[in-house]
Amino acid sequence: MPNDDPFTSPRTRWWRDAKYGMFIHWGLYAVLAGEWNGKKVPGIGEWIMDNAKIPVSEYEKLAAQFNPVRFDARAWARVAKNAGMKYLVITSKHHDGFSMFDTRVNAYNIVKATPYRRDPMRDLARACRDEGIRFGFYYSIMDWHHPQANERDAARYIPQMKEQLRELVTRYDPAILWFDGEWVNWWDQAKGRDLETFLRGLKPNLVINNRIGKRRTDDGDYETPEQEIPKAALGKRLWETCMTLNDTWGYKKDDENWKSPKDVVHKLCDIASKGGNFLLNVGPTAEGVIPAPSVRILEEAGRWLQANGDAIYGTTFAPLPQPAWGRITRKGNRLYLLVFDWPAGGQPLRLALAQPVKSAGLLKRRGDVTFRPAEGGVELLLPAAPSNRYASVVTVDLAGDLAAVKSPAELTAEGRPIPAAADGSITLSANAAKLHGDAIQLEYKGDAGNIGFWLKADDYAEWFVALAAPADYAVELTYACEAGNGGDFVVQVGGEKLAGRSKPTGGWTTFKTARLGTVKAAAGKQSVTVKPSGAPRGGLMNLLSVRLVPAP
Ligand code: FHN
Repeated sequence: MPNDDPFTSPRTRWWRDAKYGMFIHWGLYAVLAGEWNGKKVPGIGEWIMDNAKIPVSEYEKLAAQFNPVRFDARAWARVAKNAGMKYLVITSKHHDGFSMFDTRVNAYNIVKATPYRRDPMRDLARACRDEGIRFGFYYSIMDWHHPQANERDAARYIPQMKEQLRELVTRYDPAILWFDGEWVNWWDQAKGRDLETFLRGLKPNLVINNRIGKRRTDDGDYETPEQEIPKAALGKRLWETCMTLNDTWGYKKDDENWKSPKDVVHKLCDIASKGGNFLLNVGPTAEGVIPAPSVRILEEAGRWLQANGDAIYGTTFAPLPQPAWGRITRKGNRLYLLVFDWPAGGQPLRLALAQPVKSAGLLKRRGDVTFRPAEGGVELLLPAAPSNRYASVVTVDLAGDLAAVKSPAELTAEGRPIPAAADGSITLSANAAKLHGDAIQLEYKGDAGNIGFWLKADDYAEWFVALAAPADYAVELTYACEAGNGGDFVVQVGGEKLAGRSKPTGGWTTFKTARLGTVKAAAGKQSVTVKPSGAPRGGLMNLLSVRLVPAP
């Protein structure tokens, strides 16, 4: 785990501001391009060795066919730059164990085993540096080729893996290390901690993802939701959604299911509005060419970013409810309204806001924006036509200090109550809880993170509420529970207790809402706790939220 807080550390500042990077999956699997023995192989392209059950001895022969004579490092760096991407992460070694760099650890690499005989990573690192793009490596802990990458021989494999990582850090000077394949049963959090210490000893300002460990919230610098976007900001934890542009990471010649430029822009806006980064993938061909559709889509989305990047780069989430018309990012006391659905017929755009507005305008086109107070916020009167077909940006400068609006997690940490919604209900979310105990922790399987690893009877979750008057509240829990796990627990609201039992919901990520019963809550500030009534069977539950709903 890092020895600083990645959420605020100067070490991660560039990464937090960058918001958008290019992921590249490139390796021997591109030679097969999704086919084996004349048949299409289902699944993601870089998993073809496993999906088609190709023996190592057969798969190794692909190296002799891998000769990316059309590889052009500068062209690749320019695709990233024109896309508006600020960093690039490329596979140095994927699960197939083939090293795409000049390693001395073994001969199963692009320089020694292919007719290409060059090191493309050296060229790409230099080209990225010249284009002002931060360069990073993906590295898979799991290795289907190495004879010692297994539970019995891991003690002999891991030193060789560390030596390769030392080569990568000392010879290519990456800004990021993106680990993967950490799910193997012979890798654990302690090994991840040891590796992280080793790497930070080589380069203290490395930015490292959570898959160096076991994807726990104290592994590495940030969370890595994959092919999904959390529904809300993940509390005080950095995160980056990685996604394919079509349906595969490694090249498959028949995968034409491309995302549209509009979809890419909207995903980027959605992610940035929740304080996350977007790592978007391209899968180059065996000749070393990024597929033309990828380039076209990224260039088109890049043109939106060139015009509206102020609303993305260097922003973070705004502690405001997510609007139906688009998304909102924040930089200091300026809000950027990313309007997907421009109001028609001169209708005002409503913004729920407690702070007073100083001024408002259009980011990239002259045109008046006026505003007036409205119930719960302001109404903005906009020009008849939007300024961009994907997302039009309206700026709102606040007179008050939005930064003063505490997040739910900050309120709980200070022992302050979570405010009620307009309907009187109070949502106590997982990422706003104060967690007591050494096993219980926040993890990101749910939309905005859930409380998990609830393994001990003494571990419990706590929030604070302040009720204006005594009232009856229905208590609802939204949780997930794997078969064979669960147990009894008690929800306590002030002095009132409700017993409950967590039951299997279909899996650790299948969240369901259960109404526990009703409590007579007293007025004033009081804590709300969820405590096991005894030792849980395995895990008690993955708790997403507790809701207090005024009983009719
Ligand atoms: O198994 C890999 C997969 O091939 C790909 O590299 C993705 C990208 O993050 N990660 C793993 C699946 O979670």
